[in-house]
Amino acid sequence: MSYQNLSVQEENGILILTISREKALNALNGQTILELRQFFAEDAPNRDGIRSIIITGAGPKAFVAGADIKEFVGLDAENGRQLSQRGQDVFRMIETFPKPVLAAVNGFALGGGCELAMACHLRVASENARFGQPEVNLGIIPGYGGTQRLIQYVGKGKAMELLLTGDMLDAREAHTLGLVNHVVPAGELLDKAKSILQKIATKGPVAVAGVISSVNAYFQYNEDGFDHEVRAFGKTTGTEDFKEGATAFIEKRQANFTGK
Ligand code: CO8
Repeated sequence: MSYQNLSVQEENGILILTISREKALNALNGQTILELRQFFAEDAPNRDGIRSIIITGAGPKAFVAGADIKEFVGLDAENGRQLSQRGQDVFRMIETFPKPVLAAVNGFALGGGCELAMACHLRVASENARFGQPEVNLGIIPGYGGTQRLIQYVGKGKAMELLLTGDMLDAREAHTLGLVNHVVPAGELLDKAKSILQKIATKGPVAVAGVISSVNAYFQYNEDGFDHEVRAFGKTTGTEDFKEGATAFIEKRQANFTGK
């Protein structure tokens, strides 16, 4: 399978999936979301001998800096809802993938990037990683499951603060809060990720799949919460404030929100 925005490498039973849009800080445009779906639905399940997956970002600066804000131009309430649902479906596919998926977070993991990392089963961060859900700065809310999953990792109080302020966490804070499993120097990121996955590869695959599905089952996915997020996201993409927020980002200026 060939991809425009993903590169895939196989190493001792581990697939290393790199989101490769370095100039845009690996932002998830529509094509990348489509390719992630193809990878998790058709490509990875059909490869023999694969025991686990690492997702990382190209370059030294970003894991994924969010959904591609430059594609937000022209979004309205209806297509906002559709795009949110499409992304949520792909991230759910990652979360329920029966083999371990580990996010090796090599820099900014913001918005959809933080949501992608949270959909993975494990997270290892480099010391320069930063995490956040800055959607409120654009006049929208997270749309790829962020309002539901952040609570699961850091608890309601901290999640509420991070979602309302858009503040970023550095790697150490993210570790203290339980959002990431390990923090390592940047040069050791992939080695640490591989060593965790190699250890898991010594366990029974059926047991590994059983742990993943059982841990997911605990949360019993309050589907209403995810549905609610899709509808609320669509509402924000129908506002003037959202157009202003996205335009201000592209024009590199402060947004002026009016509540319309
Ligand atoms: N989308 C598109 N382009 C981006 C993005 C992005 N999310 N982030 C960075 N870029 C681009 C910049 O525009 C810039 O491009 P250019 O050189 O052409 O101007 C290039 O990447 C480098 O970025 P900066 O110059 O801004 O780099 P800095 O080091 O100054 O800043 C930051 C790095 C802090 C990461 C900054 O780029 C930033 O704040 N980025 C935006 C982060 C953000 O707001 N993310 C959330 C986006 S919204 C979202 O993810 C919602 C998910 C749900 C969507 C549901 C349906 C669509």
